[in-house]
Amino acid sequence: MKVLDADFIKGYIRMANDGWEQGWHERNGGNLTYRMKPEEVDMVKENFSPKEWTPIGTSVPKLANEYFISTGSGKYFRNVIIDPEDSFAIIEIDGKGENYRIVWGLVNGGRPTSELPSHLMNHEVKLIATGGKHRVIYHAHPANVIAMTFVLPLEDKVFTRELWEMATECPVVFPDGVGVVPWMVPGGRDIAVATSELMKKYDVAIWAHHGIFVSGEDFDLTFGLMHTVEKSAEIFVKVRSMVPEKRQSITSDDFRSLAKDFKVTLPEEFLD
Ligand code: 2HA
Ligand code: ZN
Repeated sequence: MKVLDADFIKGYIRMANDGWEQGWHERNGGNLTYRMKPEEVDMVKENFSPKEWTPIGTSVPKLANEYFISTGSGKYFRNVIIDPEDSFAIIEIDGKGENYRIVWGLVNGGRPTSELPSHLMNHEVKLIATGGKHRVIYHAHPANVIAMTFVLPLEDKVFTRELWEMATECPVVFPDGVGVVPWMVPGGRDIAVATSELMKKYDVAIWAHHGIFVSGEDFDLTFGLMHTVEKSAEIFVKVRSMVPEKRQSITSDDFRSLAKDFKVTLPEEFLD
């Protein structure tokens, strides 16, 4: 089967374009990776023509021999839908988890996302934590969440609590809460280590003054998670723009009642 005819590729392209339409991907901002299923690799591998092995810049041994789709470094989400073969690649990880090679795509040259170390270290953590269920890691630059990182203390508890309070569905969508990474230089191993450490606990990691990383099982759940977090942040910005303090909000006991009815577990550390 042609790569562009496969349903998982169509799902990837749709998600990238949805992110563009939300305004989360100015210029070449953001990146999206997907860990392919073995049957998806089999479906399209007749089209593969491997390029040279290149160091990942970190070590992800649990991802040995896996295949990923990755947006290209310097490529624009805006162009994914009109020129997929130029905008993203399928890459293969070597047997040690230290190098990758492009096997399809990026036909006019280029490399996978500059955030490949963060993406792959997050994939590795999530592969272990979810028994392989999570396949999608998504990084975007949504304005309202970024704005929050200029006015709140950069603490997991503060961000979790504010985001939960801004929309009743939030604790159901991300019951584990959100983690916050202080400002760091993007693209390297240090920020990848800090982010993947938080991903052991959360599905959402906010990068101060930069953006968000989310992890999920499929394109719908992962896009939906980003969308829910950013919608909640938008409400936070509106509320703060109207008044310095909330007049009323959802209380810790309200959250406990919600958790009971919706059968989710909310960590007590976020409920005092
Ligand atoms: O330009 O978003 O973090 C891609 C990025 C880097
Ligand atoms: Zn970014």
